[in-house]
Amino acid sequence: MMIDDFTTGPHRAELLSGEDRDTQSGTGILGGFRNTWIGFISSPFGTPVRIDIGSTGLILATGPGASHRLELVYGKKDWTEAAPLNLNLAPFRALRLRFSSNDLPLAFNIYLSTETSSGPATFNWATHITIPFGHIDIPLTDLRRLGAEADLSNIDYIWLIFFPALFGSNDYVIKSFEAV
Ligand SMILES: [Ca+2]
Repeated sequence: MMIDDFTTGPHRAELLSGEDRDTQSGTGILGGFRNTWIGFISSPFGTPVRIDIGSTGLILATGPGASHRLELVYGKKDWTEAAPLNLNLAPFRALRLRFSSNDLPLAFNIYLSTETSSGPATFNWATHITIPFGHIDIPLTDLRRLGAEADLSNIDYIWLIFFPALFGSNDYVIKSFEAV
């Protein structure tokens, strides 16, 4: 099941500092809204950090030594207003991130939020992405081991965070995000 193939909801930004917070809508996005944030930028040689979504994937490019943090949220709109996915991940084995290209180790965190009888519960998983292309799977069995609150049958929102695992200069292209 495709969550986002990054071919709809176009967005481009170019930053030397500061942040870019945006929300895109598109037919290829589960729930209809993709929230993007880029910040924590440091660019020692004045080269811009660029994001380009909507043509061949999500392209993130930085210059020499430049650091960044990229966040994506599904299940909200305008970053704050809830637009719950009501997503049942129970039939699936994993969440899959497919990369067309990745040139350096990239730190990655994923948070899933669900409703429980005692209120919202969030559970997360973290790894380093070290493949030059291809896919990484986020095994849902690992998330279930986090505890009873990790109910995968009614996910409200999904939050992805990417940042340099080493020293910046990361360039990568995310082709798709899906449940398999
Ligand atoms: Ca690079």
